[in-house]
Amino acid sequence: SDILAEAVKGAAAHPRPEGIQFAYGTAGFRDKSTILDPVLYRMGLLAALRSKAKKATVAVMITASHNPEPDNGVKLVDPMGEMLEESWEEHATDLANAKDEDIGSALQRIIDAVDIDISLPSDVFVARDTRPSGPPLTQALLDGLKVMGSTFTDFGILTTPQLHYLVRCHNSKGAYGEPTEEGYYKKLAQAFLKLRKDGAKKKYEPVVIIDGANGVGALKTRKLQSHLHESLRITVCNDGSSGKLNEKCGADFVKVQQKPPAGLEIQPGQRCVSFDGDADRVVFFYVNKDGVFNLLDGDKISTLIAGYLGELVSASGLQLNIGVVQTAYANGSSTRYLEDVMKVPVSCAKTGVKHLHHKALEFDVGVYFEANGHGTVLFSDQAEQKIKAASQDDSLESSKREAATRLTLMMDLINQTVGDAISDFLVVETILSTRDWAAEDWNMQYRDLPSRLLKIKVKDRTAVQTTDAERCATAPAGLQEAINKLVAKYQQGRSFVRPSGTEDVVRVFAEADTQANADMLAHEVSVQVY
Ligand code: 16G
Ligand code: ZN
Repeated sequence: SDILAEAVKGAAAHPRPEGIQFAYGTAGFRDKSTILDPVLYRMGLLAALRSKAKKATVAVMITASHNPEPDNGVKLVDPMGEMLEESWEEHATDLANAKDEDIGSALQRIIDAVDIDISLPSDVFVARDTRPSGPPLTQALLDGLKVMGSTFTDFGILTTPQLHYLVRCHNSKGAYGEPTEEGYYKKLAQAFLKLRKDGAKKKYEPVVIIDGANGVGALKTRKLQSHLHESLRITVCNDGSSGKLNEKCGADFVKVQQKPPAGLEIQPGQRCVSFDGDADRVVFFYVNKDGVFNLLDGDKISTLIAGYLGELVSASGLQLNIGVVQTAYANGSSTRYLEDVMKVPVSCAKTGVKHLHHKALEFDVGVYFEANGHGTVLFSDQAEQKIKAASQDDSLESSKREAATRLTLMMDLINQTVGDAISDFLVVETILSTRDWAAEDWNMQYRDLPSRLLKIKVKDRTAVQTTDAERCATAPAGLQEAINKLVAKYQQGRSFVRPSGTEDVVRVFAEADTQANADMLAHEVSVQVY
């Protein structure tokens, strides 16, 4: 058709270099920004098709999250703010690798495979993080949308979760909130302020320092601040005014290095928060009076949230099951604490948000977090209806109604589309304030086991294959047996290996009773992988 011919013609301005293979991985396409122009053009074409196929607005986010500033990336977002349906990842890879002159036939293959009516309209929301490569890559994307005759809205710089929120609001006709950036701040701030109980606090102090990773999270937190009316005193550091994006700062740096980011002046006990480069991950930390760094990662966050939501559900008298979803990277202490002390069912999913998200849908209230700080809570439609009904049921005891009302506010505060650093941060602040806890009280819920993460360059990382949510290696032959033997030597030992989905390496994880033992176990296992 005409459109396909136009798409081929348009590729002349976005030629595909020879010899590079792109793959739509766990986080979309990610690479050096200098080679991504043809990928962005092609993702413009694909986003238009996706919108036609779903008969709804879809979104495209341009970001490389926690990766270095010269990198960039692109991922598609489905109409309700979910990640792109898995079956389309292949279409994305196929199109990204199509030679310029083959774009028409690549598009035709997708149109046939999915049975898309190409004459339908399409509409796409677009946003990017603060990377300097963002604007030209956006142009390439818009070129792709234009040749497809698609309408679009370019929101400029947003956090990834803000874009997920916007597309969901738009497609659910306002039922999820107002589809504007201001609407996002208003929704969160209103819920946060209503959940805030004033009154004397002994331990909780409404004062935090935020490490914005020199990225979009810092800018957007500043915008949120005025909506919070002094209820929380936030100092935003690493706001991009001097430092480089993700350089010696941000959630990934803090989690991997197990130390505070550059650019912060911290008093003992002071609660600090680190966002990543596109503000979909968050970790907390503090330094105690002896100068020891303490990290409160995704596992601590999910334990805190599941505990509080569990209490509210009990207090409301509603019959709703709560579960937590983790990955193999979750600290063993957190899993034990959830199962043995809190009596909350825990399931383990493969690494990558889509896998956790999927499993969390199995519960009425599903809390999912990766240890790295990406996570959120999902409420089933049925749970949502029950909670709302209870909050308005005058025949209920007032304590039950009040608990249900707090649950409705928590649902508003939580960005259910995807992990959201700003939203998760406000959720944690709400719970700490309600419990009158300092960071140290939160940290005392359970003590993390020491762990070590190594990455190993190998000839072919696909030689390592896993099963049981990545906890058991099925190839190469003999590897798992060797790991089992090593693990057995250590108190509270646990170790697994998996091929990375984002880098050409194999990752080795180990935990044990002491840091020295965790280090040794990780080292011994990595020797088996070479
Ligand atoms: C991606 C995933 C993240 C995961 C990481 C693992 C999304 C949106 N992001 O960044 O959740 O922790 O990959 O990377 O799913 P790895 O496979 O290199 O260890
Ligand atoms: Zn991110």
